[in-house]
Amino acid sequence: MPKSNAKSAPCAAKLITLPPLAMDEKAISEDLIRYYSRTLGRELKNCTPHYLYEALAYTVRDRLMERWKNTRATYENLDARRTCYLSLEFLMGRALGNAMLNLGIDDAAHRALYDYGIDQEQVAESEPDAGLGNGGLGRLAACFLDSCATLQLPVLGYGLRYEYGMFRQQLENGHQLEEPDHWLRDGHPWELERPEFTQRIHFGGRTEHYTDYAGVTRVRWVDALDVLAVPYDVPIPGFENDTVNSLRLWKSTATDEFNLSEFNAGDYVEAVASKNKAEHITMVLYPNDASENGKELRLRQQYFLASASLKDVLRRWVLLHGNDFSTFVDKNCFQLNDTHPSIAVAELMRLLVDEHHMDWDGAWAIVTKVMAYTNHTLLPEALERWSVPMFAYLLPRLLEVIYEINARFMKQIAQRWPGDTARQQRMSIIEEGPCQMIRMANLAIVGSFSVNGVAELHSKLLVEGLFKDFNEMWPEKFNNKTNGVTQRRWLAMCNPGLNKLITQTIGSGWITELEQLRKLIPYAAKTQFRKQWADVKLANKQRLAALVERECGVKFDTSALFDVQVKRIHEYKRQLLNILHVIHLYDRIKRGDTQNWTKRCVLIGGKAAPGYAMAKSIIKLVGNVAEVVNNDPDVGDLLKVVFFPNYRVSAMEVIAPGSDLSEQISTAGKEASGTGNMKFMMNGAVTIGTLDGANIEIREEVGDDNFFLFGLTAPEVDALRRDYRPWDYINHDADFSAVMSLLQSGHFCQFEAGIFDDIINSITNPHDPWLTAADFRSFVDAQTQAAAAYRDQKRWVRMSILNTATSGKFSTDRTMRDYNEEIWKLEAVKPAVVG
Ligand code: 26Q
Repeated sequence: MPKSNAKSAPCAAKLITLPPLAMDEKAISEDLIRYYSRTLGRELKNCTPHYLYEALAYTVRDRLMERWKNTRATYENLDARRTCYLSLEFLMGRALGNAMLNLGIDDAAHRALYDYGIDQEQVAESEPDAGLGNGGLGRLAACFLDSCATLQLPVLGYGLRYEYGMFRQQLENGHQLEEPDHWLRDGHPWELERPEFTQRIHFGGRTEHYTDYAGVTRVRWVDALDVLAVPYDVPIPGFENDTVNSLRLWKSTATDEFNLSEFNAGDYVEAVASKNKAEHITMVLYPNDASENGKELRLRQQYFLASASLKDVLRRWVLLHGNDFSTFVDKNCFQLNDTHPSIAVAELMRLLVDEHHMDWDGAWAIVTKVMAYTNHTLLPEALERWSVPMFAYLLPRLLEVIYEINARFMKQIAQRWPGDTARQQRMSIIEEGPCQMIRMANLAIVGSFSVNGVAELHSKLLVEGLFKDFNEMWPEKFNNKTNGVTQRRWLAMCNPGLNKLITQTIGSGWITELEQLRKLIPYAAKTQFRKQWADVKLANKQRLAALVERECGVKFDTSALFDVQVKRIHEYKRQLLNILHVIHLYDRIKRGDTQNWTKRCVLIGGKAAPGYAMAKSIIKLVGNVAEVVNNDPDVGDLLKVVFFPNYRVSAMEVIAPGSDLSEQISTAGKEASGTGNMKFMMNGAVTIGTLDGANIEIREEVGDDNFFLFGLTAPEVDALRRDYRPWDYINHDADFSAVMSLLQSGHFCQFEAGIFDDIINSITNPHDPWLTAADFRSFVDAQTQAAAAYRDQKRWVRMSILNTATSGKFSTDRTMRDYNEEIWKLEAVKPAVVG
């Protein structure tokens, strides 16, 4: 490799072993000050939270470093079987608080800062979120890594080091504006550049057939433009167990070679500028959470990740085993986070056949024993497809490999179902039509030994619907792995009040065995405990109310029901249904129908994909309704509404603990799982939801009495679509008619006539795929029940406790055990003792 070798060339040195760093308050306090004043060169008398954050980050990082090296060395020495988790997204959020919690130094650090008169929260808030993901799928990958490190499983994350993460959402007159998120600008203390492991990735060019010295016909990829992939490692600490796993993120850079034709023609500047394209690959995260089809740069990103990661694995393999791949499947597994990295199926074939000279069948036997694919969507329009012409030009050799995989696969189908050409067409990796397309889900299924959905309903619907043909062919491949979230971040860290109360009551075992929360069940009947629980919730609501006031300028009354929906803005998630209910409450207040009223503060937040016009209109509608409601003197404290800007991981860490009611109201059969639902449940919010995704399993765990159910079921949704008449629901329901009249009268867009016409049309359209009108009545009724339950505080607090107490299933520790027992089959590894 060029240049970078200079950094990795070994030099002779005496073997030095360092004593382990102390973890007590004194040691942390001393290191903090040393970094602050000597390394960063700052003055103590006028200290800024940013540099304090940096100093504390280095202090904590030092304590991760020995454990990190030990973990790596232990895995190497044992030649442990590993899983590589390939994902275009890792939505990590902040690292500092999590690292301190998992190292067990959070109290010591807190005291150290306190003694200097420094506010820890302010310091923590200086850390920018690592927003390298859109939403659920990206955050799931981050929770998985935390749980794998805690379970001491040798799992390595592979992703991209985007220069710009998820955009910052600003609101201008209620409209979403996207601002670039240059999260690396002030440096990133948690990463370690590893230039010695740089890889070369090919794009473009053409293929050439040749005969090797042994007379075997082989293929090589020539005239390609190469891009370098430089790895940056991020430490992933387990909980108080000395394991520190790695997340390896690739950054693209240009090679030092120039386009010779341009260069020789004297066009030096052009030649240098053309290197730009290479640097662009990892510049920005695509901000769509449903596939934006066809973008060349996106395909470049996908191939860049897959190729760099596989080459990295093979580099290590060859170092240890030479060209002997006979035990490769015993030592390696690759989990594909959706189809985004599924080009890895073809790339591993190419590497084994073209570069390691294996025969096709031998290579295919390996690929189909190491690849496993997770699906995250039921929406057919979100399945990834790439145009063959673009593929041919960008990845010519990969296209040939895919054609070969498909030809052999089609033969298998023809043998099994002779003459069934319709089935062949449905299952083919290549979709015929005016422009041939590559179906990435089909490639992933054909190339994997395991295919899983992310909640029971989702996995069932997959094998009955989208993947029916494949399930008939290979039923043994299909399985379910219900999602989870890590309780370290989503309860222990983000909710210190509840952490303390739970630990006082049942001990701290729940931090690594969440099912232990069941020990709280009997306490739901105890008055004293309910009082303590309510006090913690109140303090968390005060913290949330302060954040809302800062961000939105609206005062939330903490005695009101905090009713919250935060997630990406999507029609299927039905933020619109939520706001229709808000308009209904407003209408009731205006009509004077406020007997037995429950005060309510409604918070809605989330980002819309920049090109998703309807999602952006929904944001605007929430803002406009909020403006009218919050400024109407008739309404007062009875109802408040806000659109919370720039929803992100660190915002959820304040929102979930302070919420009473969790809105999980997608059209049944559309939300694969949901994971926000689990974070709310863990923090003692009660769910109002449809029978969709993991809501079904949440309700099973907490019991029907502690969940507000409404809406059509998935089969009812399918049946109703055939003859859906939204006007019937509106006309036969006075409440609904009143809501629609308010909307249509322009009440919420007095000076912006007609801006909500699209939204009104979507509700009243018989082809509305999300059947919003059909669920209005049952949603409003369920909300009325929730409001009544909240007025009975004894009942409500009981429900809240039982939600937390029965959330044990939704730990990613359980999810990772399930993946490991049924797919990965890794052995837990305890690293050698630090010291
Ligand atoms: C694809 C191609 C081009 C550009 C973008 C994309 C793209 C990016 C992200 C497509 C989809 C996503 C993200 C999907 C996602 O977050 N799905 C959610 O995954 C969660 C974890 O399993 C589930 O809980 C949610 O139900 C599901 O919606």
